[in-house]
Amino acid sequence: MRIDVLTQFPELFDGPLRTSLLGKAIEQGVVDVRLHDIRTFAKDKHHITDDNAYGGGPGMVLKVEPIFAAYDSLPDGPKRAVVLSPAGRRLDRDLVNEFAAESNLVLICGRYEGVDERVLEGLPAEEVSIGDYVLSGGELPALVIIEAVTRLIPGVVGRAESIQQDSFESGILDYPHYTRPVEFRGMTVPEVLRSGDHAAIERWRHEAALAKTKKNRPDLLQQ
Ligand code: JB8
Repeated sequence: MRIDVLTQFPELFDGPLRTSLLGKAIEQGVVDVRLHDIRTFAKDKHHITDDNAYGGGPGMVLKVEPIFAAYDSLPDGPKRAVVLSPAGRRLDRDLVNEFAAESNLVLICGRYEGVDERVLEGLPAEEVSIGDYVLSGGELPALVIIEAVTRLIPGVVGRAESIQQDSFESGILDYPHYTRPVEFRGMTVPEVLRSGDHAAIERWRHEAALAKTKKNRPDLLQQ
C-alpha cells in the first residue's frame, strides 16, 4: 500500500514513521509512505501556501494551486484522496477498514481555518475528522490514519488474535490487563487470573469488559 501525504510540515512525521510497529512496517516495505512538502509546489518566489479568506473572517486558508500541483505530481492511477479537517466525516473502524482496502491513499493536511473548498470540488477528495476537537492542523490526524490502516495490513501485527481481541472488534471495550508483580503498592492482581481456570478467567474478563464499557462508553452498549 502506498500513502502520499501532502503537508507543510513533513518533519512532524519523522519520529512516528521511524518508530515501533509503523517504523518496522515501512522498513519492510509493507507500507510506502511518501511525504510531499506543499511549500515546494508554490510557484511564487516566497512559496506562499496560505492566504486570507474571501468574505473576511479570522485566520488563513490553505491555497488551492500548491495542493493541486502536489497532487498532479503523483503517479497516475486510482487513489483515494482525503482532506483532514474538523468538518469531515468522523473516522471510525469502518472507515479505517475502507482505507485499508485501497492500494493508494492521499492524505492532505489542512492547517489554519482549512483548505480552499475547490480542493474538495476538484480532486475529488473527501473530508475526514478524527474527533470533535480543534487541532493546529491535519498532520497528527494523518498519522492516526496511517497507523490505524497499517495495523490492518496482513503480517504487520504479529498475531491475528491481537487484532481480534482489541477494543471495538467485539463491540465492547477490552478487558483489564495485568502483568508482574502480583502486588504493587497494595494493589493485587485478581485471584481468578492466577487460578488456571480458563473458563472462570474468560467469564471474569467478559464481566470486567462489560463493566468498563458501561462506565466509559455506555453508547457502545446502546448499539
Ligand atoms: C485544524 O479533529 B480533526 C482535525 C482538526 C483540525 C484540523 C484537521 C483535522 C486542522 N484542526 O481530525
